[in-house]
Amino acid sequence: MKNVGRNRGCVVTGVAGFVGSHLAEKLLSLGHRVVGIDNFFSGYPENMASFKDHPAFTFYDTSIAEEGLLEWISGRHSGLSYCFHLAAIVSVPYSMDHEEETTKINYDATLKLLQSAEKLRFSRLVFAGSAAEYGNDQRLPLLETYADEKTRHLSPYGQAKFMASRAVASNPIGVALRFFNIYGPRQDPRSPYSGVISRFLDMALANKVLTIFGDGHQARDFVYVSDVVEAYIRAAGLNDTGPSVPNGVYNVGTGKSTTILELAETIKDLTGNALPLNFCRERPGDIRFSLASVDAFSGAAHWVPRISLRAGLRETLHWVRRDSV
Ligand code: UD2
Repeated sequence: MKNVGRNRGCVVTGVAGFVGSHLAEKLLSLGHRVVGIDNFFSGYPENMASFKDHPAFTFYDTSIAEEGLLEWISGRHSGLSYCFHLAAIVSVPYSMDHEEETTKINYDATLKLLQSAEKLRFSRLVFAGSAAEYGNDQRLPLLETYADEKTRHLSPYGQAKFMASRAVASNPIGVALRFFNIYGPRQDPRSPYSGVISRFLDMALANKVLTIFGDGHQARDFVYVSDVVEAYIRAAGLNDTGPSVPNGVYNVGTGKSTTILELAETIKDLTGNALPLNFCRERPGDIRFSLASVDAFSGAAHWVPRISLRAGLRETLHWVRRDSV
């Protein structure tokens, strides 16, 4: 058994985002210090409400593309040794229209952070990769090795995430986590780029018809945000039990497939929405099936997803309800 102790110095980029805010909250609750970075491109100050005044938390409103950012932060805060790099352009459609900017933020800035972290002798940099790195590969479940230089990425977002993951994974301090469809409280339900779960919950509660793009038989691997946070903690080695994770790239999903039709029916059931579903044209560029093999990370980190889809939906529903009163 390791003894990680408390009071470790952590940097979280994208701290005002959906996942970054949950991660910062958890790190603080474990007794660590957190320096958070965000420029509110897609994050919200409200997401930090529960910890913004925590004595072990410091926030900087700045872009990760700033030259020498990690050096500057490390000059002001001693003992920083873990970098959780979540800040990114997160919208796939936005990346289609802004290829250069996506490469600059999602790839170039990641490389710079990685080089700085290594130079500053950080113990670990954990990077937020994405299932988009697999393009439309339909060899399911997806193994980490399937994404390679031959993969045809469907968006600049997928391409940049793939290149960044590869660079991170090959560095001795780097772990790239390839996340499948993350959901949970604080995932913005109102943006046109919102994930299907937050959208469906929001619409169902407003007693609106749920819209399915295509026939609804497309399927995804939905993973709840607290399981994702635990994956970050283990990837960094900040957990007291379990092995140290070797540098590399690891899928983080549940290994369970849910069709959009099943999801819609479960949400209707949970919310009491009895309206018939509305089927419309398939979304251009949508992939059909996405499913993770999680054996590599389960083996390396002794991590298992704990929250079932129904339980996660209940928690998220609770949050959407609270938000709408
Ligand atoms: C996810 C990620 C995206 C990228 C991509 C890689 C999220 C929110 N997005 O996109 O960032 O990593 O995976 O493959 O995790 N749908 C409906 N009705 C709606 C909304 C969506 O039928 O009102 C369908 C949609 O057509 C798709 C499925 O639900 O087939 C999931 O859509 P999504 O936008 O939640 O996530 P995805 O997998 O396209």
